[in-house]
Amino acid sequence: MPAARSEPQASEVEVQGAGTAEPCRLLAGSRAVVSAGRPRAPRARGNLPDVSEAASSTARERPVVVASNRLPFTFTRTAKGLERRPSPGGLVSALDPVLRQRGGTWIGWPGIDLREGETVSTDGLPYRIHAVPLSETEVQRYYHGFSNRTLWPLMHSLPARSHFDRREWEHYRGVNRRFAEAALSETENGLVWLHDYQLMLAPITVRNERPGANLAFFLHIPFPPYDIFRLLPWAREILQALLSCDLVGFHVRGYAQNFLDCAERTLGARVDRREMMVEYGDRTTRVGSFPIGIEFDRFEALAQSAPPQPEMQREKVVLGADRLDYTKGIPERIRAFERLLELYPEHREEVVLLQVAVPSRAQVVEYRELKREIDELVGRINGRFATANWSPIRYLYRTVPHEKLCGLYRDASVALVTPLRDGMNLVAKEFVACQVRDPAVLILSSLAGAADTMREALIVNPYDIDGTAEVLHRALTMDDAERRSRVAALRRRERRDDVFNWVDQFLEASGIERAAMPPVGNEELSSWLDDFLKRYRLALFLDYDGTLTPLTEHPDKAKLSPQMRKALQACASRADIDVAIVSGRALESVRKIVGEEELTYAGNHGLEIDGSGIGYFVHEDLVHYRHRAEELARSLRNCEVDGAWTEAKGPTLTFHYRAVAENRRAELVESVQEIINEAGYQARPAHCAVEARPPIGWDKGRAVLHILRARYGPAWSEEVRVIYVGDDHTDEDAFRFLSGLATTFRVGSADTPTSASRRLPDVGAVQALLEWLAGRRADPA
Ligand code: ADQ
Repeated sequence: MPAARSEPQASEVEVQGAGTAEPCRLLAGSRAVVSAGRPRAPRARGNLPDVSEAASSTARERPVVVASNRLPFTFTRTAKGLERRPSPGGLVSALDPVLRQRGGTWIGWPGIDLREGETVSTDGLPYRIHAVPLSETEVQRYYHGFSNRTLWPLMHSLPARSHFDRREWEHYRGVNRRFAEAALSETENGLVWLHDYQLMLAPITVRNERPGANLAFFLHIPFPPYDIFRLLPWAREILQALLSCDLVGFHVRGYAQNFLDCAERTLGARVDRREMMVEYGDRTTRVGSFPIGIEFDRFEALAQSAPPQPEMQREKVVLGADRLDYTKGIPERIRAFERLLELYPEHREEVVLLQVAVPSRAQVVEYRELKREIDELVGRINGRFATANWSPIRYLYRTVPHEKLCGLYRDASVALVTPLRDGMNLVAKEFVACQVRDPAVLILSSLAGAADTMREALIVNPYDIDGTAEVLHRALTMDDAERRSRVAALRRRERRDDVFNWVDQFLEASGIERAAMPPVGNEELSSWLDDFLKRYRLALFLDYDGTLTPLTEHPDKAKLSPQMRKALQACASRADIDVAIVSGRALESVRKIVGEEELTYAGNHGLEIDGSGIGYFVHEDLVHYRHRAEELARSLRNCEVDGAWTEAKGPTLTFHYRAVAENRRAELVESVQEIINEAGYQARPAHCAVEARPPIGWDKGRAVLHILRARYGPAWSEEVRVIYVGDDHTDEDAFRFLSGLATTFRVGSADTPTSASRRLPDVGAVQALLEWLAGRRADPA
């Protein structure tokens, strides 16, 4: 903690885990001093591109808004009001100086139920604290429920432990929205840095409200492979929300790669694995690995000053220290120790396993069961091997103050850090920092993120009980020279790549100007569509405004570019492609503006269709609405203020308000919607417009089906492949209708969810698609 902060008096406070993952009980009042701008040694740059000095210094200067489930403080209710105490976790110590230097806000749940009128004091702090209070139901459903019983096990690749409950998801969504709103209220243009699995949805609200925001996210736990992540019923929403960030960070490259796989396979996003970027709609997200470190100097200093640990004097100690969590592999570790005693009896009465477990999530039933399992296991093994003056396992179910923990790390002979899955694992790093005397051996699970970099540890598979026992024997009998070499290499790396470097790296990456993927190219289009199209005719359906032309302030200005016209003509001239334009414009309007005679046209969202080979179609119910449409047009014209205008398209109408000032739109839209509904029409939002459609069960999807059946007969799916490209919610009707029956593309912004198979960033990508389709080698007949 920085020196300026007053040291708390009490010995124990409840604080956020060293990550943001979990509250754990740690000792407050550590004496280590951290200064914000201390000089740093050069370090490995991971997968980051080079950042210019100018860009990185600007990134460092801007105020930052940090949001994590918990605040960097915990609050206790006393007679004098709420008392604030700092949390000594590594993450807090790393981010606190950054906020002090640049200014900003830390947003989080204060961990207690704030009462009416109670406020969280920020006296004496150079940055703001923004508390997001949670109701008891929210704590149950958002935190204990969706965060800890759904996401936590799933993200750790333990899906059988996940439970899926829609009500909990709804609360997760609601609380995430509140965190996002808090972030929006705290900054106009500064960096918003969101942390961990409790807040994976928050980015999308921030992005929708503020498209230009600089938004970054770091996940402290693993990101699982596609086959696991897709079990989550809300996988699409979460991926989409994360992709509204400019930067998404993970501990190790493997998690980042899993994320890219999921984005590609679940959402159909474009992925560049070499540059580590994802394009989803018109937005590109940079993805990176940023292995977190610890406050190395502080742990080293604590190890130097800790008194000798009495429980470490007699036997050699194998140490385990974790939150009591099923991901940490505690029962498996205890069984491996039992196996050691079976296989190598020479360790009996010479070695003990000291397991310290921090109580955690005791409200969740799985954690209570785990506690019972460990109690029974320890009892059974101690009963089996104990002698008059030796008991093989010492088990402490409690928080150990950091001063003491560092003494234990220092005096142990072996650390057994064997999680079944772990984002990083800080215990391994803290243990290494504390090797200030006779160096000990670190045994590390291959399934912890830490194993990616801590290569000099002895690596084990925690599920392999016999294998772990063998490695444990090797560690206990390892000679001094080997121990020294391994520890020296481990310490060098952890000293260099400490938590302050981690923050610097992440902030530098977040300051990189917007990333961009190369435009959609032929090779990529081939990989998407070659197999799909092989030996079939193609029925190509294209929306017009926003798909073939950029959106303009007036429909008359939306003209095809010469290149787009050429590509369209080239597709239409092929014998194996039939092109149809499906638009919300009136049939004649779209036919006129496209001006290509031989195409099929569907106007008024498919209520009117005309094309060679299928004849003229008009929906039979439309006659009932012509008169009403005229009346509605008259009423809407009364609302034409400040440049708004009504486009009467026969049976449907569009009220355009693009020219109206932003602050006047909401009220106008509300009254227009009311008028449309009163006229017995359906009001639907469009791009700076409100559509009025007769309540007929017909849309672009049904129109496409009509065209397919009319042209190719009822067995059309044996004759043709279908591609549909569109850019707005009226095309969503077609995407939904055609799901599984066609390849569909949604063009433009990814702010709203889509049912399309893929997204294309812009009109340019549509042109590339048409050019590729036109240029394909014809399949042999
Ligand atoms: P956690 O799951 O909490 O963190 P970990 O990284 O191991 O896991 O940190 C645990 C912390 O608890 C350490 O700082 C350790 O000192 C402390 N601790 C352990 N046993 C203790 C005891 N008996 N008494 C007191 N303190 C004890 C999440 C992810 C990790 C990731 C971090 C940081 O799950 O994978 O490394 O965030 O991103």
